[in-house]
Amino acid sequence: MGYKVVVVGATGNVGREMLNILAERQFPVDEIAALASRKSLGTEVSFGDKTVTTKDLDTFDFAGWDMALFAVGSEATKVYAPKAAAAGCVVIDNSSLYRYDPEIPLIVPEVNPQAIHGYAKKNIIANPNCSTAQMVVALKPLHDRAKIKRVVVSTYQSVSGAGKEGIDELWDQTKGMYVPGQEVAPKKFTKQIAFNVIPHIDVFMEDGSTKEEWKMVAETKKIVDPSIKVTATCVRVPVFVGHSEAINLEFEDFLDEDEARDILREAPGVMVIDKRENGGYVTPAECVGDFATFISRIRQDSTIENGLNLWCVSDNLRKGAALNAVQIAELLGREVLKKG
Ligand code: 11C
Repeated sequence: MGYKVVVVGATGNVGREMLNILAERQFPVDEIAALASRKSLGTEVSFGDKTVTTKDLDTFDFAGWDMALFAVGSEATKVYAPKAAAAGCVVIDNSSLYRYDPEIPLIVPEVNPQAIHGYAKKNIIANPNCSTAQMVVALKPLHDRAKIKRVVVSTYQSVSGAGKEGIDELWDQTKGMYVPGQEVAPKKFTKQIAFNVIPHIDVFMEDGSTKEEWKMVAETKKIVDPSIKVTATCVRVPVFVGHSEAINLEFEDFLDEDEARDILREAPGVMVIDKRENGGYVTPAECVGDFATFISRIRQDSTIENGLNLWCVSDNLRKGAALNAVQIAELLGREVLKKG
């Protein structure tokens, strides 16, 4: 016996990946419903080797369904997630709406699986921001060994983090650069993204940081340890899929780079590719479609007492969104619903 699973926002980049990953990982699905807003109604989406026709989110009855993976913005989530939860369907939400609610668990299964038992208060589980998810997978095993005091992270985030409009803008603007008269002005992004980088993701906060940077701070504390200090600079780069991060860590105890490499090699969800030679590291183009978080360039930071640097790359639509949501569904099945 398997689960009755709903994917909400099934025609978007993340919703489609959720369907792909449920099928790829052979999640025990008895019945699947793919929901979309009215404007995408009737669109066909793939689920393994089957095709599923999308149904109307607005009129869907969640009663009798086990879990719903939400991949719509916060506004739609605010309307439909409470309906699903009240109908007894556990919501796994990819938006930022519920992440900071103390009564809702925010989970990366490799890091804080024990938090799953908190789901019952509201029947909702939150999925973190993509840039946080990949970073905490790398941080947790190192924190367990040497206690991280401070993280300084700079991100290099792909345009798919900004959805289909972000992908289209990079594509059209890049082509337009070579065709006089067909230049494409910035719309989704605040400045030209083709052949450029933009140090601004999400809205500005009062202290001069951006919401994306704030999310990395707040979510790392909630998922790993509230005592960890995090400072982030989040940058959009002209890459279609795959977020990269340069991470500097300061520990309570000394951690040798070789030991850190060994710890990360054994860590769940992590793949270490770290040869000190040309090409001996991972770039975002190589991680697309993969489940792992890749770690390269592990090295001592000798400018502080107990410091390490590393490079962290992952597919932001997978570990950063759809894969993590499916892993939460697996955890929920294994630890709580126990049907599969
Ligand atoms: C980006 N990280 O790359 C964002 C996308 O809070 O789930 C995901 C935003 C979020 O633009």
